[in-house]
Amino acid sequence: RKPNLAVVGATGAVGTVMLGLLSSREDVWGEIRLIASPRSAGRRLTVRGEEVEVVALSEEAFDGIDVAMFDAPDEVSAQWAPIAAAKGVVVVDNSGAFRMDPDVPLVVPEVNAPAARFRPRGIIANPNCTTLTMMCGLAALHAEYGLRELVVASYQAASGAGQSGVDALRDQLKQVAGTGVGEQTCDLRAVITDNGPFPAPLALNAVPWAGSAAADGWSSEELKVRNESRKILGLPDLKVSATCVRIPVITAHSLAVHAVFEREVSQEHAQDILREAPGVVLYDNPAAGEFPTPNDVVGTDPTWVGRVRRSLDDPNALDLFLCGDNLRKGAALNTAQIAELVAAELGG
Ligand code: 2RA
Repeated sequence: RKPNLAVVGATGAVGTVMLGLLSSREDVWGEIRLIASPRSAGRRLTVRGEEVEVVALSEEAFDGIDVAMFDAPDEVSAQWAPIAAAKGVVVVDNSGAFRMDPDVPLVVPEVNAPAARFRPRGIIANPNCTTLTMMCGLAALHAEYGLRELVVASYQAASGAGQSGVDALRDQLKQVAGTGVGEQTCDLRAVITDNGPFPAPLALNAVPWAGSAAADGWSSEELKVRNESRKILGLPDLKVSATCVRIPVITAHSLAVHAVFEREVSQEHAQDILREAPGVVLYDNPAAGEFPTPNDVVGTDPTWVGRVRRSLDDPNALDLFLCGDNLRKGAALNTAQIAELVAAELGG
């Protein structure tokens, strides 16, 4: 029989994209059960062309389920993923609750699919969307050149902060439209009274902060980029410095990456590697105006790479720009791909 799937957090920003993916990808699932907070229970959502009633999160909600995807806040996953796993459900979790647990694999199917089979806790973690946006491209380059160091600047979309981030940015854009604010004066803070989940106005701005405060001035998002890249690539000593910045884009994260390798690189060979890399599209002809922008890649599955250059000062280093839909490959799609690996393993 085909395995039964539960989607926990079905009504959120990622959950909504997930239902679209489940309706368009090859259907490997028996029942698809939609689970959300008691507040959303009773809503009817469409998946695979059928209306399904959302049920409230409870232990019984996992009865008969084989695989559960969690798109829920960290504390919800931390509490409920082990409860589901104790019932024999394989959990694919998209929160930050388990990513660095040594007994929980952190999986990008194009990069480390076999890791998904070692899951002593019955939980597989999905990486953070910022890390995910660069993993397929960098893993392919690492396989050829041996990665030594990453210096990363992110340009993150509002939807990375969930629906409240999208709503806040849309409201702010309405508030500043046609006001002339930002042209000669820096009075955004006077016009925008509600920053939403961001620490400063996002419309017409760039905010060098994502996540919560960690030690020594780093943000949690910057540490995720470092720690998760190390774990996924199996490089515990990889040097990683990240600066995470939120920009007024609704969906699709971008990263400017300076990558230093063990061996000498060439621009053309690196482009060939990226052209062939699974999950990657090379779009790199600046003379013709061809490079990825967030707007170009929204709604697409791969991560897009352009602006590939060999460093002028280091023959072992590349500079490149990557863009990916943070709600698809950055979240729902990668989660769905992991769940499909499990479904195949279970014989679905
Ligand atoms: C963000 N990476 O963009 C986070 C979401 N998981 O805020």
